[in-house]
Amino acid sequence: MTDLIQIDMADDIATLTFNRPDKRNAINDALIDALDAFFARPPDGVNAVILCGAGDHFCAGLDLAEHEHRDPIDGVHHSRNWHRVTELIEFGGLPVVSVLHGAVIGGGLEIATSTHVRIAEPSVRFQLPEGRRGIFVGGGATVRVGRILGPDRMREMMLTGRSYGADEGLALGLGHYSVGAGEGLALAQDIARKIADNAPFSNYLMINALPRVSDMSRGDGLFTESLAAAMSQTSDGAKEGMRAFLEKRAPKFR
Ligand code: 1HE
Repeated sequence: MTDLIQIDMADDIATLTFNRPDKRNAINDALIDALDAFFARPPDGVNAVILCGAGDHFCAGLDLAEHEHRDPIDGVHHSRNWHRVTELIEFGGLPVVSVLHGAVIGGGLEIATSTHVRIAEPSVRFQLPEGRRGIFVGGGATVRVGRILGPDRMREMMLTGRSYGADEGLALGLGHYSVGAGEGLALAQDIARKIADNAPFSNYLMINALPRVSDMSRGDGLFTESLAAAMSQTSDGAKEGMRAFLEKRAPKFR
């Protein structure tokens, strides 16, 4: 699609690799556009996505060279565009597994936390250095990282500019798996395969309903859960899932 993101298809799994290693995969406007283009209209037949970075880093965040000067209103539009694209990654309907190594910094952490399964290698460095650059997060971290860490711990992380490694990230929820060096992609392929083999409607509900329910009141959340349960239980996926269980075989949803 563009040389800033390399796209490799293997069956129904697309692997997207940030391909700007000389700039530590810093995200310029062209790269955010390339993410937008993929997630707005994924190629037909894609059932899961793996996101990773070429070279020694996942992503060093916003391309600071592109943003030396910006009017306030341009800053709002820029941030809102990141929100639109990260919402597409999180809620577009495709499960996304990220392989994290080296810098997962600033906007890199904002993109990582829009993905659904995060695998961290030992070189990983989760950091929000915006305070050191005289700016604030703008790609969704207040909401996504704030909900994972809680605002208190996120504030301390930003004020001090500290970084967390893979095991600390695992304990805090920034990552879901901590693996050995170079082992992330193989695990991501395994996990993406498993998720792609789930019933599509179940995947859609897990990706979309769970975070929305946590934004609701208790009563609204329980009511929404009942609707989602009823819709999933009457879907073709449920018929196949239950039949397969009773026939003692693996379900085939697609
Ligand atoms: C960059 C960027 C970048 C590297 N924008 N050009 N993000 C940051 O504050 C992180 C800034 N980057 C770093 O701290 C370091 O580069 C790393 C720790 C990631 C890697 O260090 P290192 O020694 O391997 O590489 P380097 O020598 O620092 O960088 C290599 C090149 O990449 C160099 O360019 P060159 O032309 O001199 O070779 C760097 O300028 C370039 N580079 N990172 C632009 N981020 C939606 S709002 C989000 C707000 C944020 O993301 S703020 C956090 C920004």
